[in-house]
Amino acid sequence: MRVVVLTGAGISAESGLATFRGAGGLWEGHAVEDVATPEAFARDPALVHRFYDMRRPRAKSAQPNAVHRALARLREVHDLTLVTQNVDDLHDRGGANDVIHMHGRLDGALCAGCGHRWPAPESLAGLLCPARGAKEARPDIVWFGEMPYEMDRILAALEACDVFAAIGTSGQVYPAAGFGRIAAQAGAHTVELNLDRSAISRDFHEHRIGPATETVPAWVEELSARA
Ligand code: BJW
Repeated sequence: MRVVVLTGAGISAESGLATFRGAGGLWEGHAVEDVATPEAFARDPALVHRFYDMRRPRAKSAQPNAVHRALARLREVHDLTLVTQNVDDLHDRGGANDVIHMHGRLDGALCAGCGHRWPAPESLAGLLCPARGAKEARPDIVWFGEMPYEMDRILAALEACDVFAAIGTSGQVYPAAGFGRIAAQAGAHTVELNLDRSAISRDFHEHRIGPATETVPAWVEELSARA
């Protein structure tokens, strides 16, 4: 069976990492929409670096949970395309390989000048690109107004899948929020696993409400039995 899974901040919440739009989603009074833009970085790079420098060690010390491990097992029985909006590496450390990090990675640095990418040190503030040294380093994160990574591969998988699942995402950020509709229109069975109904619940045939660490392992077991 061809399965596409999209994950969001809700699955890392149970590893202790804050979501973007829940309680505590504001950082120093800023919504993510105020700091995660190229314009914010041009206006105040120190502020934007502080936001990411603070989150990098938190993500590093967080541990994968039952959701990350269950999705790694799913790959062993089905043809899985695992797409995450999350910029932590918990899927990777939870045993999944070939994870599509469509919004980039916290542990990466990017040169806006030449596109060179390299592992991020503890802080990127004031660093120059090691390839050409001409431009300041920025986090390898997809900000609002920028094209997410690997869209061609994601869209091809959505068009061809039998099952699409969105897990722990509020459905407020596009293009990811449109994946359920694309998959359903292409004939897939669509399922949403979330604490609550989201902004895009209507695009799903099936809803499993509850903490992802409970709903996802059970769903993976059911799907694995159908291999
Ligand atoms: C649990 C749980 C538990 C909690 N168990 N569940 C007007 C209309 C439509 C679109 C646009 C528009 N104006 C602009 C746009 C486009 C824009 C956009 O969508 N803006 C919206 C705000 C309207 N999008 C873009 O700019 C994107 N690029 C783009 O569109 O390029 C052009 C293009 C065109 C055509 C095709 C393709 C591309 C880029 C978006 C970049 C997003 N970047 C961010 C920040 C960077 C990362 C970082 O700093 O960490 O990525 S925004 C932020 O939101 C982050 C996340 O990945 C993303 C999604 O958030 P997520 O994961 O859904 O988290 P939350 O907090 O919102 O929700 C958590 C959910 O979990 C909740 O539902 C809880 O219930 C649940 N939950 N605990 C289960 N235990």
